[in-house]
Amino acid sequence: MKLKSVTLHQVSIPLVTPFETSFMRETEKDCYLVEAVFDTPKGEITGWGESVAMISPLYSSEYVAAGIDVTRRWLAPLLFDVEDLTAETVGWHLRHVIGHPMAKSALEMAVIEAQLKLNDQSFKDYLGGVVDTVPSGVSVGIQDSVEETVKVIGDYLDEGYARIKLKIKPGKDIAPVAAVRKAFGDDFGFQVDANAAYTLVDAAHLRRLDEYGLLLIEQPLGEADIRQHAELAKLMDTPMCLDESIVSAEAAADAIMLGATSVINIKPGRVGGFIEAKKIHDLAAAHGVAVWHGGMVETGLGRAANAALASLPGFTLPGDISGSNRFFHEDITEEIVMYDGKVDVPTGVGFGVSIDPAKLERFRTESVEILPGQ
Ligand code: OSB
Ligand code: MG
Repeated sequence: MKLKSVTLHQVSIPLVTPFETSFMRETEKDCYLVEAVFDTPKGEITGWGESVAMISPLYSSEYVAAGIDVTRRWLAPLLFDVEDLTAETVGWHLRHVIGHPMAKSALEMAVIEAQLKLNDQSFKDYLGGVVDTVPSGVSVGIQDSVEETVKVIGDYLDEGYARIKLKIKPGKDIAPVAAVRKAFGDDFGFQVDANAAYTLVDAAHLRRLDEYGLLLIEQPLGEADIRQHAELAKLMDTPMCLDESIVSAEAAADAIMLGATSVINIKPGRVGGFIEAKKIHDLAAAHGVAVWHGGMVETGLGRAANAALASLPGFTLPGDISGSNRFFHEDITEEIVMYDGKVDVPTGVGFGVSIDPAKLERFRTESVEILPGQ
């Protein structure tokens, strides 16, 4: 395949309710989609990708405007120069650009989708997925009060979600967790995510979470604190799970060997793409480490691709792959539907969903077209 043009569409999609983490409160999903056109033996084919970078650099160093800039100045030009571009070689062609895994992943997604269309293949079949549905967990934002937390989680349990993940931060941790266990008992999968809001000196405080039978605690400490997570893991009974710290397969190998993570949250965008993500899945499986699929409030496009990756056999815990209606009144693709605590793994060609042109028009705030030799 030969890359002919790349258009980046920035979109802003209203959220059904504000989503609050330890680092920010979002009311819209702001991201950009990649539309890449290729010349192929079957004629012109368009592939789509989605960047999981957020509007501000608070979850990672990446952010929407930086992703658009690095793609326009550096990443797309490198791919324009390749005569025979394949999904498997995108990472190699981009290897000299340091960092920007989310921008690289978005571009790689578009190449993957075009290649799948060229080969008439679903993403699940390409990856070697082994199940038709994946269990659907929900990520619950920090609420204004303990009562509100209990109510919101009760509603998601009534909807049938397979597991609950609650965002926590200092001052909004033990009390909401205790109240949720008191209200709904010990019989459902429950985990917490701190998004790096603590330091190792909080160890004694975090240990109080041990009495609530949580599946895991996700990323209590900073992105660079792999060794400190290993120290904290020794002090807590709750299984340690890294998210932000796992930026590559190498980082995953280090974290496993140091005992910093007994479960891994895999997010393709955070590690530079789906191909690197699959490597981490394979590496973790070889070490007997369970993985689950993280979420970044993706539109239906990213959500469909995530469900395909989560159909690999090492994904033994429910992921953050909720229905589209968890976040959006209206998705930009076909809705991803949660039923009986699971979502279908798409079986259509490519990612199995398509961007609705009318909705793209409505949600789009800006488009940047990138052509060879600009
Ligand atoms: O830490 O998992 C996280 C959303 C944005 C940034 C970071 C995270 C999250 C989520 C949302 O928890 C998960 C989802 O998409 O359902
Ligand atoms: Mg997380």
